[in-house]
Amino acid sequence: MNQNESILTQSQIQFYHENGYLIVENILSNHDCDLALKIFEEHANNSYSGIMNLDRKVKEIRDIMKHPEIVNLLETLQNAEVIGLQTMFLFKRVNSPYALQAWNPHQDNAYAQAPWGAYITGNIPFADQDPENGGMYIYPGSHKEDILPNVTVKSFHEQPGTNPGHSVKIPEKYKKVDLYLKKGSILMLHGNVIHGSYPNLSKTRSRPMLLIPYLTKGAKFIPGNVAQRMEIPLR
Ligand SMILES: O=C(O)CCC(=O)C(=O)O
Ligand SMILES: [Fe+2]
Repeated sequence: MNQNESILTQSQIQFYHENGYLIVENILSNHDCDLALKIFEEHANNSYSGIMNLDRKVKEIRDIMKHPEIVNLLETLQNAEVIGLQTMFLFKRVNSPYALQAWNPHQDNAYAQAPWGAYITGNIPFADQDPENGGMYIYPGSHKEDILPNVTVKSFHEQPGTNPGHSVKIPEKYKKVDLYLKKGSILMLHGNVIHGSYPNLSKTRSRPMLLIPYLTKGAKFIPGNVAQRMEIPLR
């Protein structure tokens, strides 16, 4: 495929702009997902809390951030050159203190506060996810809002048992949609689209997921004390 040729169809691009999200399947193979999960497990603590910015230490994780197909679809959606900002990994592991961690409905860009449209997150599940094992829900179309008033809560170093996510009041016109994501797919989320997630109530199915915020190159953003976002070139 020509480097400048998009892997997305016109209708996928249109879907993203109308709804503020897009799911693309088969980005990583099962094998790649298993290898990456193993790396995160090697860096996990006893309670399997999230892991921030392992891409800065481990090449294999940085390589996922820079995956050519992901860069291709990001640059198609943003219609510009894109950089990486950070990585976050969440285990939502069964029998761990974080299994029940459900994220309040929030807009990711409430944290980085980039200009509207510049911030986009790629979420890659390393196991199939659905509402039962702590999957995500979304409010399609809500990305058209600015950053809404929100209740600021501690997100990353939160205590198990509390719910992270700068909770927003959802305008009534938006309707919740539960997401069903396959292992190795990518969920692209517009920075202003409202989304959250369920607690993992399954007894056997952990919900590992890598979250990668990206940004249109040159756009302003807040680095953040905990997140330590920085411009990471993707080429
Ligand atoms: O863990 C989840 O399912 C959602 C996490 C999330 O939305 C975030 O970290 O911004
Ligand atoms: Fe989020």
